[in-house]
Amino acid sequence: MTTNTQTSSGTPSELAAAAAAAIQERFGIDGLDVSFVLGSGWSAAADDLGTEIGRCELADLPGFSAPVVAGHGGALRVVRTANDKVAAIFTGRTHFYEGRGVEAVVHGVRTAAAAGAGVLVLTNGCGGLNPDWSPGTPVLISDHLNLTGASPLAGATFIDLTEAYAVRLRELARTVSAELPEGVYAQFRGPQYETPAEVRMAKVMGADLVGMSTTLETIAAREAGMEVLGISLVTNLAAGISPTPLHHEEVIEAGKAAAPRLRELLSGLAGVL
Ligand code: 8IG
Repeated sequence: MTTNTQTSSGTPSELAAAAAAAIQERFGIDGLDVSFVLGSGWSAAADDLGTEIGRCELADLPGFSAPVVAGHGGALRVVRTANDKVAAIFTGRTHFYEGRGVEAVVHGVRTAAAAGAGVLVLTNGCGGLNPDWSPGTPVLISDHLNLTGASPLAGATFIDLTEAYAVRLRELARTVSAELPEGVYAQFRGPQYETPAEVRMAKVMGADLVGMSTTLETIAAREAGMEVLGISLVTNLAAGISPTPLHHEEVIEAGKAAAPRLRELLSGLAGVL
């Protein structure tokens, strides 16, 4: 009988434990301290987070499959930060709209938690509702609206989300970049972008940012007891706020243009987390 790690079975937490064990063995580390997930536009920041210990394809680890979105890598890098922490960097994520189920969406977060990471930095590219935030602006996530109708939690798992995004970590982020604004992130299922009416709805509900990731991962992270820092890169003004239609290409372009700022921000963070 052969073992195929990509078809490993088990409960979500067994699969996360298996992936965590594989990471520890493969990279010769005792565990992780911090985990970064790099979303649309953020991949260039991966190079400045620390001294590389090793890297592999995510698809080679138990429970992961290759991400499908252009502009997203699908690798795990493990580095030692300037602050002497062992950090995992996921250069891509599984999105809820891919239809692989919510367990697949949060598997990376649960793997990092199983490997001991107590801090999770979730980044994403998103649409902005505040016209003052031009494309290329990074924004700290202060709270979220999970509009997916889904949850990574099963059964009577009543997790408190009063401070889903840690105030402590936002304050640390502002020691790196003092002027970072903050806002509420709404996750839509996607993959289509919103209609202008949906963007107006999100605004009435209190959203400042609209995207297709992050909230389900935050919920899983809070269940696992991790502190979460969320940072959105506004890559486009949301539909109807922007006078022009949305294209995935503009999203990638905004990410490229913002790359130096994002590198500086994340490498600064890696030094203080
Ligand atoms: I990048 O405008 C990016 N991702 N839902 N809306 C949603 N997701 C996004 C957007 C956007 N831009």
